[in-house]
Amino acid sequence: MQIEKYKLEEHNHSLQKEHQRRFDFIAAEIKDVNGLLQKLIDFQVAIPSWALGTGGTRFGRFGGGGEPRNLEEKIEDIGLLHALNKSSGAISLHIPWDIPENASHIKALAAQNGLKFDAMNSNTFQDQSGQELSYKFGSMQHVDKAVRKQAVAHNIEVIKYGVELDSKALSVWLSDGSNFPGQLNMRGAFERTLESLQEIYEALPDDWKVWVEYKPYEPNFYSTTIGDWGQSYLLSSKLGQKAQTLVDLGHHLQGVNIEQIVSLLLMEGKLAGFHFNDSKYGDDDLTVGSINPYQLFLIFNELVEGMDARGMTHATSIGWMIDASHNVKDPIEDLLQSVEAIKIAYAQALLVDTPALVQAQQDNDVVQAQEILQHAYRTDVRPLLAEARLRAGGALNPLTVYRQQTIRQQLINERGAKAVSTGL
Ligand code: RM4
Ligand code: MN
Ligand code: MN
Repeated sequence: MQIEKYKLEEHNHSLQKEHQRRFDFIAAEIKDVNGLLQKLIDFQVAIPSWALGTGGTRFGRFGGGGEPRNLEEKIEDIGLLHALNKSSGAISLHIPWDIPENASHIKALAAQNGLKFDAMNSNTFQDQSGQELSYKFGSMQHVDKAVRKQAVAHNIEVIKYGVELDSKALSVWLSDGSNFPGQLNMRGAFERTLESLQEIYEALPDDWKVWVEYKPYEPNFYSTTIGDWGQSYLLSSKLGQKAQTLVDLGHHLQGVNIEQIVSLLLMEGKLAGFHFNDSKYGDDDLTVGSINPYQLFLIFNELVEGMDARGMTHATSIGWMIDASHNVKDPIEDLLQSVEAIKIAYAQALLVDTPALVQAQQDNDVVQAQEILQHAYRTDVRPLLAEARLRAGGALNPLTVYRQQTIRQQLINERGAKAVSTGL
C-alpha cells in the first residue's frame, strides 16, 4: 500500500502552528540552521530486509499480522517508512533470505519507492536446504577446504546479485568460532578465514567494498574467529583498501568504549559503517536509542568530529544501517523509532560547540568539556528533525500518521492476519 500525499499534507497542516513555534524557538539558537537541516535531509539510514517481520528468539517467535510475505512487500514497507520519514531511502538485502529473482523488476520497484540498495549481506551461518556441505563447524575457517570453497562461492554469488542492483558493498558476518577450548587452532582458523576472504576480495568489483563485521560470542560461546575490532581490523588491513571494519553496536562485551573504537577506525580510514541497534546485555538487537541514547550521542560526536577532520561527507562516506529485530513491537513502528533515535543523536552531535570543546580540552577543563557535550545532548532537537522531514516532503510526526491512518490494519486486510515465517 501507499500513503496518499494529501493525507500527509492534512496531517502536517494540523500540526503546523505548534511545530512552527517549537522550531522557531530552537532555530534562533543555531548559527546556520539551513545548513544543518540540509545535513539532516541528506542523512539516510538503510533498512535491512529482515527487519520488517517480527523477530524471534531461540525460544520462539510471536509473529504479527500484515507482515511482508516476500521481497516485493518488504520493499513496499520500507517505501512506506521512507514516505513518512524521508530518512529510510535504502534497503540492505540478506542472501539467501531475500534473493532478487528478477533484478530489473526489483530495481524498478525500489526506485518507485525512492529506495537504493545498500550493502549486500551474505549468510554462511546457517545451512540452506539443498546445500552440499554443512557449516556446523564454521564456514571460512573450516578445516575442510571444500567447505571454505562453498562459502567463498556463496559470497561471490552475493556480489553478483548486488552488482545487478547497483549495490556497492558486501557485508560479511561469520558465526565461525568454537564452543569449547581445544576445538580449534585459533591461529589456523584466522589464517584460513583470511585466505577465504582474500578469494572474495579478488572477486570484488573496483568500486566495491567488503565490510568485515565482528562479534564476540553467539552462536559460538568460547571463541569467535572475528571476535572484536582488532581481529576485524587485522583482516581488513591485510586484505587491502577495499576492506573495512563494520561496527554493530550490539557486538561488544559490556562496558566497552565503542566511541573510542569508532574514533580510531575512522582515523585509519577503516570504518565501513554501522549496524545500529541498542542493548542492555549483549547482542539484544533492541530499538536504537531505547536503552542508552547517551552512548549513541557520544558515538555520533566522535563520528561528526572525525569525519569533519577528514573532510568526509557525512551522509555518504560511511554505511548507516539498522540491524535490529525483536519480539514485541510492530516492526514498522519500531523502525520509525530507530531511525528517529539515530537522527536525534546525529543532530545533537552537529550542535556540539567544537571550538569551545577544543579549548576546554586544551585547558584541561574537564568540567567545561562535560558541560559542552551535555548541553548538546540535552537539547531537544526533535523540531529540527520534524522541519527537515517537512522540507523533504515527509510527515511532521510519522508515528502519528502511521497510527491515525491505521496502516497496520490495512496491511492485515491486504496480506492476512496470520504471521509469516522470516529468516530469523
Ligand atoms: C548477526 C549479525 C549480522 C546479521 C545477523 C542476522 O548477529 O549482526 O549482521 O546479519 O545477525
Ligand atoms: Mn549486525
Ligand atoms: Mn547481531
